[in-house]
Amino acid sequence: MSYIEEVRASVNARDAGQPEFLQAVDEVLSTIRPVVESDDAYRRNAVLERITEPDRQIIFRVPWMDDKGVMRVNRGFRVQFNNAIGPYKGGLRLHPSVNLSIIKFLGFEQIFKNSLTGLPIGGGKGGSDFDPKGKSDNEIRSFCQSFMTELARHIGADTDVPAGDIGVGAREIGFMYGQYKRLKNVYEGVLTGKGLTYGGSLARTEATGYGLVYIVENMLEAAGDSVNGKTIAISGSGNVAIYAAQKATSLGAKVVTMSDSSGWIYDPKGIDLDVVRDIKEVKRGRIKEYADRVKSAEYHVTDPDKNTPKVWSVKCDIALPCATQNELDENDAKLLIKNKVTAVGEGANMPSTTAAIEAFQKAGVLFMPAKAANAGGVAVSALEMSQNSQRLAWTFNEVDERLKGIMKGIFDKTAEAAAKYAKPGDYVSGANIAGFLKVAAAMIAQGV
Ligand code: NDP
Ligand code: 2IT
Repeated sequence: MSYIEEVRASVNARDAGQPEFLQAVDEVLSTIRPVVESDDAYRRNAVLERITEPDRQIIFRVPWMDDKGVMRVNRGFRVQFNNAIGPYKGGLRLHPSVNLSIIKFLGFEQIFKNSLTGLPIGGGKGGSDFDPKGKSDNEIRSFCQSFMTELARHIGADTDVPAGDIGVGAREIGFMYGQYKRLKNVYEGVLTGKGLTYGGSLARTEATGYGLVYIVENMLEAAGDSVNGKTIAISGSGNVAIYAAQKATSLGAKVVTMSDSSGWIYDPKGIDLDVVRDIKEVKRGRIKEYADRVKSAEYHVTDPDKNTPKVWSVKCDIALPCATQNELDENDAKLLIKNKVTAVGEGANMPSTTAAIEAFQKAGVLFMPAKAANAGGVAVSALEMSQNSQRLAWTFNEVDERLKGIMKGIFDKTAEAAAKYAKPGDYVSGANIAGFLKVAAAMIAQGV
């Protein structure tokens, strides 16, 4: 059995019951083969056994009190996966579906994504099965303070620096930062995505969505094309989706769909983002309200049990999945291909199933995987850490220009690794290989 097959079998046996984690590991192991098999040092240094096993996994009880005075209990997680190239870095997700498999897949992908940025950040992820939907500000604060009461002992500006992800934005980061400061009595950049009045970076809010569109533009440019004039289908209507839509629109594209877990909107005239931002960022409402307010739009309910059509059934040139893992399956990919999609960029983490990616690649669709495509968010988080260490704040333009440069750097590294080790345009292999090479070299240099 080859080294890769041995490690794959052992992870599959040990972590059976963690399907998302195994899916993420399988994808990386199957694409880094040309590198791993070219040098026995990887086996001698047990690089694959070590990179698939987190440094530590912290699971804790989060008790909090709701508005009726009832004590509630959730489960909290922080997986510190790999710190070979920098402090653990990665977001916190608050969603009822959160479990160890999901946090481990996200933490594992974060290792390679963070490496691709070229910045000194290791991989980690955390969160809780707490459901923020329908909770009052008071309940959110109560939960966040309790969550941080335990998390604080495990993190620090040079140890592990969490940030936002699904269900965690500026409000939650603010409550958590306040609690960390009370517990530790230090004012340090221990979280990113902070508010602008207390150490946050300009352009962090926009960074993931903007970065996604920048790298899709790089990918189209390399194929002699551009975003300008294209029709785009986007899923999700959260942080990543909104700012991807904003940047794509400013570059001359027309975004015609957005969604949430209840349903999706189709606006053939192009989505009015002021309306979406008012619904989502101000009122914390549902995307359905868009169709109540904008006459040109249709609303379609999503029924997960009935396999109802998704945003991917709409004719588009570019698809940007920006909601959650495995939201775009093989049937969706086939529908997009039938409708002549030319490019896909993954704003969410692991949004396309393995079969969907295979279908896109077989059909010659340009495909930029999440580890490269959504790295702009964590990259600007690392710039926020730099500004905090310097005790300085850069302008929006300065951060945005650096973000553009970082995304171009990621595109170039990904394209070069694809051409050298796999085949030109295979950005899935390219991103995994380029991310892996740096982390593996650092692990070997530092010894077991
Ligand atoms: P938000 O919480 O701001 O928005 C999430 C969006 O996705 C909402 O519209 C939400 O709908 C929808 N969604 C979430 N879960 C599901 C689900 N199970 N089924 C259908 N729709 C769902 O999160 P972000 O925009 O920050 O994150 C979106 C994706 O991007 C995630 O995969 C995240 O890991 C990834 N990402 C985020 C980064 C960041 O900087 N924020 C950086 C890199 C990647 P609803 O409100 O109904 O739940
Ligand atoms: O998936 C991701 O890269 C994020 N949620 C952002 C992590 C970060 O530390 O900014």
